[in-house]
Amino acid sequence: MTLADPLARLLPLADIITPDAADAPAAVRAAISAALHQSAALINTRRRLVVLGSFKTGKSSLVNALLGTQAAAVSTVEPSSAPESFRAEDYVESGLRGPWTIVDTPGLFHQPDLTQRALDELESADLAILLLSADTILSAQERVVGRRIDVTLRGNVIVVVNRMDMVDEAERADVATWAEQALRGHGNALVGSPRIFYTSLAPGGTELGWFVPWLGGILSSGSGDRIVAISRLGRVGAALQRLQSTVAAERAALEQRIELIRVGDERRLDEERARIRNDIAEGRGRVRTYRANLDRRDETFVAEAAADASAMLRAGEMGITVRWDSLLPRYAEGISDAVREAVLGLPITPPAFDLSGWLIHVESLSASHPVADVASALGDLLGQVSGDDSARQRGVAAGRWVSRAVFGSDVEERVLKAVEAAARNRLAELRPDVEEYFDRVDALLREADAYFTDWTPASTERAHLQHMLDALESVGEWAKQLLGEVGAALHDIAPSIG
Ligand SMILES: Nc1nc2c(ncn2[C@@H]2O[C@H](COP(=O)(O)OP(=O)(O)OP(=O)(O)O)[C@@H](O)[C@H]2O)c(=O)[nH]1
Ligand SMILES: [Mg+2]
Repeated sequence: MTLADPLARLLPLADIITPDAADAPAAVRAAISAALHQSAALINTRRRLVVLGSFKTGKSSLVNALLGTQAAAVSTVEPSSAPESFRAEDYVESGLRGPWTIVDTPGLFHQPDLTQRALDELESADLAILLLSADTILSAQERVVGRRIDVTLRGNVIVVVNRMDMVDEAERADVATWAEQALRGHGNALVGSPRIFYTSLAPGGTELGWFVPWLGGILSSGSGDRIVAISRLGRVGAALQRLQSTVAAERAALEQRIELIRVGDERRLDEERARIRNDIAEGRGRVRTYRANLDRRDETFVAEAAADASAMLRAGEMGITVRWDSLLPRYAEGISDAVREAVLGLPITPPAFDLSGWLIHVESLSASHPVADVASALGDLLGQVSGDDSARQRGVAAGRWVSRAVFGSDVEERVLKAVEAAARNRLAELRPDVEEYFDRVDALLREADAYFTDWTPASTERAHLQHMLDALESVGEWAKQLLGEVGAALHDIAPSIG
């Protein structure tokens, strides 16, 4: 053992950063506080030796023997009514050195509240002395308490079988055999396992043997430090184990709640996903139908172009220019509008069918009215002859009539046919762009469908529970790490115990 002061080894443990437990359940926060409280106790400079035992076994008498003076009240009848502490250094005759506080406790199993007050002292004890009476058989209650002291203090317990004077000389060996048998497994490598002393504290006939020098020696040596470290680390370890089981229980409960919500969510989600995907499928269907009927839309466009030209003709314009630059954008807008309407309410924003780049390349079609040539020619002629403008007008009218008569054809219809043919050409040129546009819209809808296949919206309650679960996990991790440190420290201090 090369550790100069085992407690120094523990100092960093008390400083280990507390996990962020604000979001952990209350039971976990309480368990963390308890573990931290025990960790903080690691560095207490005072050390506590607690004397415990059944009623009138001679505890106060033993305390006095350790202090070297009658400090504690000893009485045949009056029970010690409260734990009483004595600082070893306050008594010059004390057999103990160092910052040890000796705690005299009320007798166990006499009065329940006093029994509890005595046992409460275990919570801050570094070492216990369990007093038994040589003239009374070790009771079941004493065995239970003995076991509890041993576990709580990691074997830091020394047994004193007092009142040996009450036992016949011939039976003393039997008492020792019996005690050793009954207390097998108690104690540890530092104090002995079990460490039993046989004493007599009768007034005027005190027989303590080596007890006081032995105890004074062990507590002021390096072993004293290690003894203190072991019980304190044991308590930190126990608190951490309690924390771990609290975390495990809370985790299980949380996971169950999350699962319940998840199942409920999953049903709602499935419905929601199915609804959205159904809407997308319907939207796709509408877009596909529109696309399949593009020819009909094209015919409308052709008719619009013809109507436009027709209006120009009826206005008496001699030369007509098909206004592609307004007709085609309207065609494109019609497609964009139809797509937008088809996917209305769906979680996608369709692109507009944009022809601005394309239009620049469209040549405008100029259709010359064949009648115009004849009419204007005749009008010009008559006008020139008469030098009269009204004559020219009449010439134009006559020319029209002549033209109709002479050519015998519906000129307007021919013009419109030419416009329609030009419109169809335009649409044929435009078709690849239109198809590409529809491909793009369809790809977008397919992407949306894929996205909503395993889409999960964040449920706030679930997120909150998940957050708690994360907090629990970090607390559990903290406890595990600290417990590892505690185990390592125990191993350093006393390999057989750690
Ligand atoms: N014969 C005999 N009497 C003892 C011995 N030890 C203590 N006594 C006496 O037993 C009585 C009780 O002793 P205490 O030391 O007060 O016992 P205690 O365990 O502190 O008693 P409580 O605190 O009330 O439980 C006193 O009269 C003591 O003098 C012993 O070894 N032999
Ligand atoms: Mg007493």
